[in-house]
Amino acid sequence: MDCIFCKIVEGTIPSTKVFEDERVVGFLDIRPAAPVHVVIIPKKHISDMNGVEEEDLPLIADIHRAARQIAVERGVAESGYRLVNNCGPDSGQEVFHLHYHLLGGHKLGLPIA
Ligand code: DGP
Repeated sequence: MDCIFCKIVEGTIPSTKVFEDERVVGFLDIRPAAPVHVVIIPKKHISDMNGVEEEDLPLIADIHRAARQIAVERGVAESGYRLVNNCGPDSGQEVFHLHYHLLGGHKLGLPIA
C-alpha cells in the first residue's frame, strides 16, 4: 500500500517522531500551522474516521491518551491546545491514513472553517 504515513510508521521515510508506543505514533507536521503541530496516527492503516470499525475504538482512546502526553511534553497542556481530525473531501483531508492534528503554542482562532 502506498501510504505516506505507513512509511513514516515503518521509518522508510524520515520524520521527527515525538511519541511512539505499540499502537500510536506522533510526529512533527511537515507544514506546521501553529508553534506546536504534531500529527498523531494509529500504526494500523485506517483510511479515515469513516473507516474506524468497532474493534478499532480502543485505538481512538490510545490516540487521545498519546495527545495528552504529547501536550504535556510539548508544554501546551496548561496553555491549551486543539485536537483536529479531518475526514473526507470537504474537510480538506490530504492524507488518507487516520490522523489527528495537535495544535497549540499560541492563541488559536475560531471557527475553523
Ligand atoms: P490533512 O489535511 O488532515 O490530511 O493533513 C495532513 C497533514 O500531514 C498536513 O498538515 C501535512 C502533513 N504531512 C503530509 N505529508 C507529510 C510528510 O511526509 N511528513 C510529515 N511530517 N508531515 C506530512
